[in-house]
Amino acid sequence: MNFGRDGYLKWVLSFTLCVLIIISPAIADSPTIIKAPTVHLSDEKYSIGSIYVSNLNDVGKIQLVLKFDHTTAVVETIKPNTSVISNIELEIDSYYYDEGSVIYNGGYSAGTVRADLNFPEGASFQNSTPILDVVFRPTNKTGETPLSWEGPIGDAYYLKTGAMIPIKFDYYRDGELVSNGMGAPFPYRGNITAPELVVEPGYTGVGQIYVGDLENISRLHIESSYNFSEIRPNFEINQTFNKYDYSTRGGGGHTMGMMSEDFIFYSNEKISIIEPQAVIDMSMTTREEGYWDIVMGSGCSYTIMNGDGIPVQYPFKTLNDGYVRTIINGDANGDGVVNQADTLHLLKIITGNIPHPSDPILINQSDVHRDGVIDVGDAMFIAQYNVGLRDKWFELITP
Ligand SMILES: [Ca+2]
Ligand SMILES: [Ca+2]
Repeated sequence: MNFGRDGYLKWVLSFTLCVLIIISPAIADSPTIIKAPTVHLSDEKYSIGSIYVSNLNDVGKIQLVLKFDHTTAVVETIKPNTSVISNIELEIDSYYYDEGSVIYNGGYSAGTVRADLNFPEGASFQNSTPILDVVFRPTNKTGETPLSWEGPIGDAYYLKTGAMIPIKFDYYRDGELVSNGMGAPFPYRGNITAPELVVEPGYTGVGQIYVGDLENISRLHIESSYNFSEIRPNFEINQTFNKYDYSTRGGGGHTMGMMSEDFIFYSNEKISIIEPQAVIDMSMTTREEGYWDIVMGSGCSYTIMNGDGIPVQYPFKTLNDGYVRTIINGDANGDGVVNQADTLHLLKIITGNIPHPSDPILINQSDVHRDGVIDVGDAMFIAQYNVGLRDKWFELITP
């Protein structure tokens, strides 16, 4: 090649400029990194996975949410790692800890560790500094599952000393949970049961939500959903709970869609409810005929404070949904509709071909002319209803 002197200098200058432009951000500021650990769970004992940060200067607070498969390993506790930075405080607010440090082994935010770390004197972290130790214990499930940052772009922030605005990390590195499945099964327990209410249209039914098989809990979250607004829940708070929060979501107005009610009970003392006990009274009045599920949602959970004073949340083992339904006048066979099959069903009962019902709901639904017994008059009323001579209250329709 044959550059002239000027051409050569121009080439060197432009090359140098290009290199400087490309690398200058790296020189000015190395990328901030938060890194999840790779944890090998090879026996029934606990294993510690440390979370590392790099290239973080003048930090006052780090908030992080680590996500894991809670059926592969449960997290027992979290501890600040003070091997490099001595002044780290784990922020726990046991009363309103949804904003602070909490471990979700299942439950509403299943398989997450939330930690708020404060650095009262400020801190700077260079290459891979451990800040938090997460103590895992294996379950009996074998597998390799990711240890990741919650959310599509990672859920961890830091605040500069004295600052109020959180800043995202430049990079979020995932880790891994590798387990031989040598531990105990996931500790499922707890049951919750919604009421099954049968009422006449226009009348009020009452029932209770029960919980049981719970030991040493400090918090109880009951999430109940239903598809109609006429369920008006009332509370009967157990005396041993100190406080409750209540919120409602969804609906789209009071006439359509699913509504969710969240009841959260807190206690300063450990509470055990082994035998089923009513924790919420429900009552509802219907204006029309219908059937409405009362669904116990995945938000139903209970919380146990671990030895380090950190709340650990678990899901209920058993969720029993309930319902509210009205008596369907004329539905003698109980299949949810009134038609000629009900007339035949009643005639078979009256002639002794099938047994008299013992279910009070079926008796009530069959006795449409309300004389207290199942008789041929009821079969006739239903037959007349089926051909449009009577309305749904079994009154004669006058033309
Ligand atoms: Ca029927
Ligand atoms: Ca009758």
